[in-house]
Amino acid sequence: MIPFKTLSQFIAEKQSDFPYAKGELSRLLRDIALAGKLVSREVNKAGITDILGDANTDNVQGEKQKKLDLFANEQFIQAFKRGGDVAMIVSEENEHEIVLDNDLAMDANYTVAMDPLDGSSNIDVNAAVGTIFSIYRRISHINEKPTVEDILQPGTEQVAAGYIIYGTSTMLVYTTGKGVNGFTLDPSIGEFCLSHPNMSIPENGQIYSVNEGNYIYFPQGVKDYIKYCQMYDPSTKRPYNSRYAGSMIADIHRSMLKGGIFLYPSSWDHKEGKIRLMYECNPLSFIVEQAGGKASTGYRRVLDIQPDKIHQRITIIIGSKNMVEKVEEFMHKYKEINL
Ligand code: P6P
Repeated sequence: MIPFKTLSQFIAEKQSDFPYAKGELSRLLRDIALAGKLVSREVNKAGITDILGDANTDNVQGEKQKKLDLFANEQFIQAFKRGGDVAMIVSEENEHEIVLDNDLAMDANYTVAMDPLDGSSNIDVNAAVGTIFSIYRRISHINEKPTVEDILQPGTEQVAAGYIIYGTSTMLVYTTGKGVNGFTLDPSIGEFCLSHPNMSIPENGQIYSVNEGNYIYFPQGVKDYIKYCQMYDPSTKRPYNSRYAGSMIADIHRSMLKGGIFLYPSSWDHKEGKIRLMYECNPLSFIVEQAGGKASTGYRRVLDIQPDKIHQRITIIIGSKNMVEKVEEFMHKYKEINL
């Protein structure tokens, strides 16, 4: 029986895990949760209000922005501005880093990288979308103007990371480096309640997630792995099932609960990979590793990568430990393609 506990109560209890903590990170997590509730409310009524569909603008990635993308982006930016604990934001929706230089942020110690609404192409078809966030302590001193170096840190430097999945229910899953816990939003009381304590990803799984439309462009090692998944072998419960949601959070959340693997290798239109390092790969890799899983490019641990630009893309293989290691085994038969 899981004890009834709200996210706020849980955060307060766990604050003692960080003796140096003065409550700033706790406050920041609460700010994220509040913005998540506001986004959840809009996502859940998108079909009714005029917030569905395209905003007729493109983001820095050249991707068509949805109205909900922009709404979500604004909700999180405003939450960070009001909270006063964030000095700089990197968002998928903004070409440049956002420096928060209002009075409240003068002694802010944290920087945040976020994808305010990942998988937003799913919005119009009522499929799961999500928010992904990654939190770092700034490197510069609080009386200095923050620079991009405050956020271009390897994933190993994250102090917290999480995602909010807006699916059949809204869940917030996060880690501060001491395990992973999941909270489900109870709309009747407007609280995220502890529903998945100490999440642990199964070492094995029978589901693989990859866009097989790109199959002929995949590196040979990935092609070999996909054929391995499809081969009959009852001793390893193969053939596996293929599931691909078009929303990375949905595929990874399923892997967290049931075991499985998500792959986004290099493909014809993304030679270096499509998924962004700072606000998709790093936070999700931190969470998956904290739950006992693995995340790599096929050759390197994601969290060890030193970012060199805020919208950098990489190839990623993430999920159940033994499944990721099997892909690496296939890929290591071929030398790494230096893009
Ligand atoms: P494709 C959504 O835009 C996203 O970043 C991930 O959430 C998702 O898994 C992937 O891109 C889908 O990309 O090229 O398969 O449509």
